Amino acid sequence: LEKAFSFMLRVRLPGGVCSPDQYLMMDQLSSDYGNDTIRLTTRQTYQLHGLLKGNLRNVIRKMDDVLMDSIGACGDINRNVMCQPDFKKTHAHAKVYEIAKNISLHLLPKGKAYREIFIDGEKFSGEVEEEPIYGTTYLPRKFKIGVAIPPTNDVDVFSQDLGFIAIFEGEKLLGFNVTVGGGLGTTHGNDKTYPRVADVMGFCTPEQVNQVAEAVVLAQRDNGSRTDRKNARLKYTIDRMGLAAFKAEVEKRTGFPIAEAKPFEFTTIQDDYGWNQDIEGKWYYVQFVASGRIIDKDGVNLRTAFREIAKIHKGDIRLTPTQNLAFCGIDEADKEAIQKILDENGVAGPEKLSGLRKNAMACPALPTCGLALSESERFIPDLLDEFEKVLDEAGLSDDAISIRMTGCPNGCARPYLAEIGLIGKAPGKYNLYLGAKYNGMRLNTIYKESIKAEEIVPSVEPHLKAYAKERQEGEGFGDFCVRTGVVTPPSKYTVGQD
Ligand code: SRM
Ligand code: SF4
Repeated sequence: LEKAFSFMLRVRLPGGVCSPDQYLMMDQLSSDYGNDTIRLTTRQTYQLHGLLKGNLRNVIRKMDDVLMDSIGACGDINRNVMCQPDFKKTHAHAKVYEIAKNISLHLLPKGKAYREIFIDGEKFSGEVEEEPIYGTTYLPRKFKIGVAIPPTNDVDVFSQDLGFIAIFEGEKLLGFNVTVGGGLGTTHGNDKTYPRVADVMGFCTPEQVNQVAEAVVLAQRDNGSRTDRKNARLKYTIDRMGLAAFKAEVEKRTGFPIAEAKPFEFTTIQDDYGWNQDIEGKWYYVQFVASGRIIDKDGVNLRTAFREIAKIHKGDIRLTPTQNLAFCGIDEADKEAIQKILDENGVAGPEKLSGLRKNAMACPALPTCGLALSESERFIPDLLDEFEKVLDEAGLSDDAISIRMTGCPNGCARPYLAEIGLIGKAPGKYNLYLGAKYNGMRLNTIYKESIKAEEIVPSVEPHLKAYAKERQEGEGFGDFCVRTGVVTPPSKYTVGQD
């Protein structure tokens, strides 16, 4: 008798865009084979938990029926390419999404093993295929790419191994600033591991994007550490080689020089919650999904609501980089029916959410993650309730303050870039970090180590109250913590500082 191993499955979904039929398939699979929930990830895709090994092939075949796959969603390879959801705010936004999708296709492994094993049901021959980009040995470590459209840095472009920042002149897409060497994962007690914000390496035109992406991947493939997995991400390669030497490696492979970076500005990371209109006059609706978990619970039937909307929705669905979901391309005539489904299922709109909750993320941690040292997704709702009492008293309920929590230092909810960052140390214990820049351009700094869960809010409360009274015009909470000396980040924690 074979053991009933339980698996997690992640979908490849560049830019988080899918059809209602694809959504309905994920919903069906989660009922038939999963744990009756769908998890939206911090990289704009779906995860199903609780799949039994014997059912994996069925699940993957059914995904294939609606043209979805899991290729490159895990492993030492390019992962799901993130891109700011194309809400058609301008015509140029749509072009950026197409470019992100093309990067994903360009860097996709070309081998047949996935289809042979999971779709066609053939036995894997065991023959190792030579991949055009990955060779036979793939990359030293996972590799992540994000595409951002200023002024929104929802993809946390400076946390990506490779990032592209869209640069426009009016509505014309000129090209992209290229960032390299971001990464967040660390290991408690291992000083050789650290979070790092990416360097801005230069600029490329839209036509050069795939060549640049490939050249950066190849430069990491050939220079990244193959002996120490804890030091194998691109961020460590760049720190070892120096940015100039790494850039030269990239240019050797592109055959053209990387141009000078252009000015850009990020002001926000927050999704456009609620109803908004696109450039063509259609509507899109962005729903907050706590920690990305689509579930019917405590009288809020989010999963039922999304299923019912997907059945009648004529546009597409877009997952955001901060674990939320949007229905896009909605005709004026269909707006009311969608709102009615949300109301009937007790799904609240953004008007009921505090600025903190709108900017909160948590990783799954326990019970599904084998690496978790503490709770995260299951604990953050209570923590937010406690914080909201303090924010209410201080008159900060509507202020955008970012908070992110993970159950271990791997950093899956990008906590090192949150103004209030919490990282699991042991059951019920967390390291508390403060002082990140709200727009994702400065890492936070450790403020208190290994505090008990119940000490978190009292530790931050005095600083929130002081912030309410003493902040300068337009100053974010993270900036306030740095200006008033609550924490002192090393200069290399800020983008552009050595
Ligand atoms: Fe992650 C490993 C969940 C985004 C850094 N991550 C894991 C695993 C697979 C645990 C494991 O290896 O056994 C987690 C599965 C837990 C579960 O129960 O589902 C897991 N990571 C997630 C997700 C689902 C968290 C979420 O709240 O959505 C995210 C899935 C993204 C996706 O769709 O592909 C997720 N992980 C991230 C991010 C954020 C990002 O990519 O934007 C990071 C930090 C950025 C980075 O990579 O530097 C991240 N995950 C890690 C690491 C540490 C990597 C490192 O360089 O040290 C690990 C462990 C590892 O690779 O050894 C890890
Ligand atoms: Fe698991 Fe740690 Fe990632 Fe949370 S941060 S999902 S605990 S690996």
